[in-house]
Amino acid sequence: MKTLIKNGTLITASETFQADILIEGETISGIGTSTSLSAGLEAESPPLLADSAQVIDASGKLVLPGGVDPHTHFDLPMFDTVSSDDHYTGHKAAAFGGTTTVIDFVSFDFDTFEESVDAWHRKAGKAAIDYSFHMNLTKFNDRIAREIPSLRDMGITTLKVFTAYNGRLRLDDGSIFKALRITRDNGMLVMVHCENGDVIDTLVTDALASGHTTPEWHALTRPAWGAVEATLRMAAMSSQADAPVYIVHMNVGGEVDMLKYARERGVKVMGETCPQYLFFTMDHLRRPDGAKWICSPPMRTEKDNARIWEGLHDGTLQTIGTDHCPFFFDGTKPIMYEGKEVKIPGKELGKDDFTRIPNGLPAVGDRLPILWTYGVRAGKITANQFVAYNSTNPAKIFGLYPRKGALLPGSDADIVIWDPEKRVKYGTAHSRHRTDYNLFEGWDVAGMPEKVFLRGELIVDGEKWLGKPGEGKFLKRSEGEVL
Ligand code: DUC
Ligand code: ZN
Ligand code: ZN
Repeated sequence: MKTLIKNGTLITASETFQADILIEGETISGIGTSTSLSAGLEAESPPLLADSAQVIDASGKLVLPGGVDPHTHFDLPMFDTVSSDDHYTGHKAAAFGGTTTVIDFVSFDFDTFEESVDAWHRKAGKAAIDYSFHMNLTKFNDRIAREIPSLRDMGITTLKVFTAYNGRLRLDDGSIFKALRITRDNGMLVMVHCENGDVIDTLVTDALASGHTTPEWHALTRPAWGAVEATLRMAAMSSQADAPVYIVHMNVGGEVDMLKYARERGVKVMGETCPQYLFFTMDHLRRPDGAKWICSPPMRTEKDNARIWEGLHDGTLQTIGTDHCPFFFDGTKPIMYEGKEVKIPGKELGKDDFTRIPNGLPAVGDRLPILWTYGVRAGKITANQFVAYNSTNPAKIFGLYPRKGALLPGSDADIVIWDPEKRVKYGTAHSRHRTDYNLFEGWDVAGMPEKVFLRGELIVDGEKWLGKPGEGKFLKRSEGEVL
């Protein structure tokens, strides 16, 4: 099966140019450049030979590599519930938003990595887009240390550690340092959740003892300085172990300052932010429906939003993930999903105690439409940066490039035909997350995916869903790049 996408404007992480793309089977077989719209591409290439191909006219449209979301939590048990998108519904929402690859975090629930990873494979059997896994390293001893390299055989080259969640997920600094030396020697990468677990626990105990139960206390007990200090500490650790580190969900302006400081000194530290840290502040937690915005780390201030945008604009940060981990706002009321009623306990679990509110937000489908409108169209990042942060850089850092994140001959034909002029009042109807709210409800969006291909297969055609559970492939990853 051949498909020729004609007359579109291709946007990659570094270039913008007019070209035709030929898809044969699951991969891109040729790019026929007609007019260079940016520096770097010179000669016109010969027209693509595409007899018997179905032809799609992309005149006036943009053609992008499918989004790669390096940070999702599907079907994640939390408190007395579970994140409400599973590895099918979340993938479908991702695809409608132009994302064709996701990397989810495996909980270290069993004694061995193998059993924990197997459990995640069983959950993800219904995948509708391509996916891979990171491993949460939430316990550590000599046996676990010895087993870390075995993760590479499972196609997992990344480990997430936490400097918070004492007694549950946190590793002490000594264990993180040891893990870093092992990952360094094995071509792997440590990702870090940066907050100060000791300070958080003390503040939470005090807040509850003083009778503070409302959502804003979630942010008040997780201070920004804890994230800043932990980011610098982990950058220092990266330098001392001579191992790369990737800081997830950067949310404070000061963290970006620390990242810049370390990178300017040659430290191999990279940073990810998420849409929620660009658009919202802790004031949102003070609204009557404030629980909708509860996630960890929390949202901060407008100054922080602005500093993170600046870090994207000047290239201090490397990626934008979502940390997608949705819950219902009111899990006592069902919603309709694919013709069936679905009801999953959600944020109401914490109505009398902010520590019982499940942490996390819906975002996987929102990332590209929202960042196109409020990032690219607003002049905060370029279209090429948009592709770099949302697709190419995550693919490079996480060992998927150039199979993913690229419009190159030989790459998987994960392609988004993007209508830059499609205007919608955005919300749950567009995002398709399996939950009862969207943080961007009512926002004016200009620019949406029109068609989405996964390995050459059309899975989203306008409003139509053509994907199927089980069609997503697990991606075994190799060593990534340090950007
Ligand atoms: N943060 C959240 O808010 N939810 C899931 C995991 C995480 O790191
Ligand atoms: Zn985290
Ligand atoms: Zn997360």
